[in-house]
Amino acid sequence: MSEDYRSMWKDLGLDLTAHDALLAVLGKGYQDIYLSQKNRPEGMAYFDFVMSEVHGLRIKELVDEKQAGRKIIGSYCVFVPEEIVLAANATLVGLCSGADFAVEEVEKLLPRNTCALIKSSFGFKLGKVCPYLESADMVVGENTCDGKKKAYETLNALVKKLYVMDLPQVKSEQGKALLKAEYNRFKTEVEKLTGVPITVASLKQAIQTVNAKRAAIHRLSSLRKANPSPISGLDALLANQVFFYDNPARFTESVNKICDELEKRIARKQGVSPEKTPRILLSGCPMAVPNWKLPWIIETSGAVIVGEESCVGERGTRNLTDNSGNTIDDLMNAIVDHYFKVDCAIFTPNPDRFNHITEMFETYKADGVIHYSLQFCQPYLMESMPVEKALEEKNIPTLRIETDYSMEDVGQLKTRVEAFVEQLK
Ligand code: BJ8
Repeated sequence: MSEDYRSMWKDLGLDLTAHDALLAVLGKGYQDIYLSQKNRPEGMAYFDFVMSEVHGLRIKELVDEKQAGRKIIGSYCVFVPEEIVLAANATLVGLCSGADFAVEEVEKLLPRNTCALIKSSFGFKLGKVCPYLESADMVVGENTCDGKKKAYETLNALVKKLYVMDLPQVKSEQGKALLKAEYNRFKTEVEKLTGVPITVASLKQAIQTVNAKRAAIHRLSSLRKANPSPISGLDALLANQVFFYDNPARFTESVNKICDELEKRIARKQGVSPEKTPRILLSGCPMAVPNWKLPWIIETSGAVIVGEESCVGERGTRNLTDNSGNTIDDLMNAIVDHYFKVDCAIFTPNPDRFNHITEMFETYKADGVIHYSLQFCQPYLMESMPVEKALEEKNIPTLRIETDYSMEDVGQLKTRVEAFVEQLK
C-alpha cells in the first residue's frame, strides 16, 4: 500500500494498526478463497483489482469527490434508494460488514445475542477500520428488523450524522403510503445535505444509471442458467457485493464485459465445473464483504451456486424502476413501486419471497436450496421453517443453515453441506 493511502486513512481517522491487521486478514482470505479458484472468467480480474483496492483507490475517489464538494451517503440496507442520492449529485456506498471486529468492545454496547451483521457494523466503527463509514457525510439507518432499529439508537452517538428512515412492515396501501412519505422526507434531507435540488431530469438520469447497473447484474444472473455454469457462485457473489461500493457506470461496464465473456463460454460449453455438478440456490440473509464462508464451503464440497435469493443478490435487483414519468411525483411513485416489491423477511406476511424462491429454483435449474440465516436473525430464522416446509412439499431438497461470521463451525458445516450435496447427486 502506498504511503499516500496511509496518510489518507490517517486523515479519515482510521486506526492504522488495526486497519493493517484487517487488510492482512482480508488479503489472506481473498487469496485462499478467491484466487485459488480454477477456471475463472478473465473479466474477474477487474473485481480482483477492485478488491485489492477496496480501501485504497475507491476511497481515494470518494475523498476526491468530497474535495470537489460532493457528499457521500452510507447505507445498511437495499431500501435506501440510490436513485434519490444520485439525483442530488451525491454518492451512495454500502456499509454492511461481513467480518467480526472489536467484538469485546461491541459487546459493551450491544447484547451478545445480536446478529453478526449488526455487531460487525459496530465493530468496524468502534475499531476505526472502515474508510467508507469514516468518509460518509451522512449515514442512513432503516427501521427494518428490531436488532437494527434499536442498534441505530446507540449508533447515533457514534457517527457524525445518522438519519433514520422508517419503513413499513406490511405490504398494504398504508404501508406503501408510509414508504412514499419516508422517501419524500429522505429526498428533502438529501437535498438539504447537498444543496442540490432534485429535478425531473436529474431523477430520470439517476433512475437510468441505477437501472443500468441492475440490468447488468441481472444479465450476469441469467447467464448462470446455463449448464455447466460459466461462473462460480463465489465470483457472482463478489460482483453482487461490489455493486454496493463501486462507481455505478464503471461497475455496469465491467459486469457487461464479463457477461460478453460468459456468453462465449456458454457457446463453447465451458463451465467452472462439470455439467453434472449439483446446482445450489442460496437463499436468506445478505452476505456482505468479506462474508464468503458458506459459499466457499458449498463450492469446495462438490456443488456450484447458481443463484442468490438475497439482498446481495436478486432481491434488490430483479426489478427495474420505471422512468417514463414526467413529474417528480410520477418518478417518486415509480421508485416507491420498485422498492415496495423487495421481499425482505421483515414484512409480514411475506408470500412473495416464497414464490420467488421457487421461481428462482426453477429458472436457474437448481437441484437444491440452502437456506442461510445468521444466528440471532429472527426474521430469516423464523421464515426459514415455513420456507423449508413449502419447498419440501414441492419435493425440493432443502438444507437450513444457521451460522455467524466465526470460523469455528466450518468443519461441522462442511460435513452437513457435503452430505446434502451427496444426496443431490
Ligand atoms: S431489505 S434483508 S438489507 S433489512 S441479518 S440485520 S434482518 S437480524 S440485513 Fe437486510 Fe434491508 Fe431486509 Fe435486505 Fe436484521 Fe437479520 Fe441481522 Fe439483517
